[in-house]
Amino acid sequence: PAVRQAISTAALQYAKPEGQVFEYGTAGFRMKADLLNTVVFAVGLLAGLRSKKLSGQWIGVMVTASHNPAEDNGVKLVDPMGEMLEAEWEAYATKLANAPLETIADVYDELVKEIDVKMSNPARVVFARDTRASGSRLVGVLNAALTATEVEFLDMKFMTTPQLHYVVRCKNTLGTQYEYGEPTEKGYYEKLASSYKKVMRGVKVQGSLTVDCANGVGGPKLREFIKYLDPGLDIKVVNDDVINPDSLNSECGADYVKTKQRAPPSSKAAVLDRCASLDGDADRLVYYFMDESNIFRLLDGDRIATLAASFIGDLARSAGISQKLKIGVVQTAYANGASTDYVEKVLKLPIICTNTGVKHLHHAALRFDVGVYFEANGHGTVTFSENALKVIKNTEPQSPAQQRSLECLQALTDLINQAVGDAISDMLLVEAILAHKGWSPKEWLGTYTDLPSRLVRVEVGDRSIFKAYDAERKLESPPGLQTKIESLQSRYNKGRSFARASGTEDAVRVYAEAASRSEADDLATRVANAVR
Ligand code: NG1
Ligand code: ZN
Repeated sequence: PAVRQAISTAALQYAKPEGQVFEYGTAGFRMKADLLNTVVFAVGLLAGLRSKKLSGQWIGVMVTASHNPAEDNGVKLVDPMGEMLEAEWEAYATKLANAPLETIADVYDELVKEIDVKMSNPARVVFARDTRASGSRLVGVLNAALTATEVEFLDMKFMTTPQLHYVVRCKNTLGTQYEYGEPTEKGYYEKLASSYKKVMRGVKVQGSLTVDCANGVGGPKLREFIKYLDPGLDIKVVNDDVINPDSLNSECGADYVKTKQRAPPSSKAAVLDRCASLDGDADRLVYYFMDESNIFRLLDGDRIATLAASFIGDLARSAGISQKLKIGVVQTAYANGASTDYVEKVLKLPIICTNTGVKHLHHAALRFDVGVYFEANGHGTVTFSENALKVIKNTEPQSPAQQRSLECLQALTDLINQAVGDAISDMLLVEAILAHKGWSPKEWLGTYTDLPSRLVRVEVGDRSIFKAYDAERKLESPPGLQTKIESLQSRYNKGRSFARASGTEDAVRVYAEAASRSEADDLATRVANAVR
């Protein structure tokens, strides 16, 4: 009753935007920042309930809109092992976010009954935010919801999304046999730096790496992390302006580079210089360089996945444990067809194709001992099963070479953020692999040739009529559209195209690839017209 009263009182400080229906989507709630107060309040209430339901384990709340424009913001919940919120709870979040403020305390009570939450359990929530100007106001709202419901909480201030996921996992494994690390920013840097050093034993990085930080939270964090690294890795940080709020994700960052298929206009990189871009909350990473003919060359999430899968596969073989580890790759429909071919035919590894959204990929990756998953846009990581960790740890090496490979694998399990895709951790992984292989980005690019592709955003009246199946590669509705797309794509050499409703924007996305640039563009345009 006291809590109920406190919820009602706190809620009345806010005003619900009229005519808005909120939905917890693939990336939590995301929209214009000034519409978010009541949503964040609801998320605060739910975070406490989720923690109580899980007997007081720490739940994370991240305030960010990732690669979206500076005036947007968003909020999402992080489950105890640093994973995305369990799907069933997304509906609870949606319900609470849409409750009228006058009755939100009643809806809260109903949820307590429906979910069967033991209210005497403790509740603990840890949260952080990216550098958006609206973040401090939204964190204030979160604070009000947690205070009203008497939840213990910890404010980590500015963090990258993966750093918060890391902290959540550390908090919940502290003192257990699965202890993940020290639950602080410093602990995160130390873990990455020391495992990177182990992976790099005996090899050296060539040249420098220029990292575009999207003018987001990754900039100051990467600068801080560099202090923990030995001089071995020469990182030049660019686009790390977090003072001017409008510069975030503007003409830079991983999303810009991937969708525009060009370097940020501010880039001063010379031919063959290794470049990378993070997104606004540093969970996505893409690489690129200018080749000898000054042509922009992109190394996206598919490339990182193939590089990681091939390297880990080689290590498993040289460690003599490849029979014991089932390695697999998880992709979405957006993966370039050439990468799919390469994984199947050259690396000879199994592939699972899932729906868009990392939670689907993460889930599928857990079906392998070593699950390499990346979205083409650069969001991904590698998961290791308990069996994999055991095999790597307990195998007796039969030679110094085997020992070296086992040590390297062991260090990789610490270097890779297994909770979630993490641009800083992924970047260290790529740097280490290139150093081990003695490759420049040119050799990396040479592993296979991407099919030219095009991604178009199509505004439609009602995107909810676009219903997909077969891992979103086909449409069952609107009727007839799928047949039309198939007939279009069959006219192009290596043509492949699909359309699906975006989960984060009010639009339909059309993807097309084909043997040549002009065919890919043409196919995309025709399918986009069919969608309109
Ligand atoms: P939507 O808007 O559902 O296409 C986008 C990305 C996803 C994922 C989410 C979450 C593409 C084509 N889609 O989803 O991969 O990253 O945002 O941020 O890149
Ligand atoms: Zn992001």
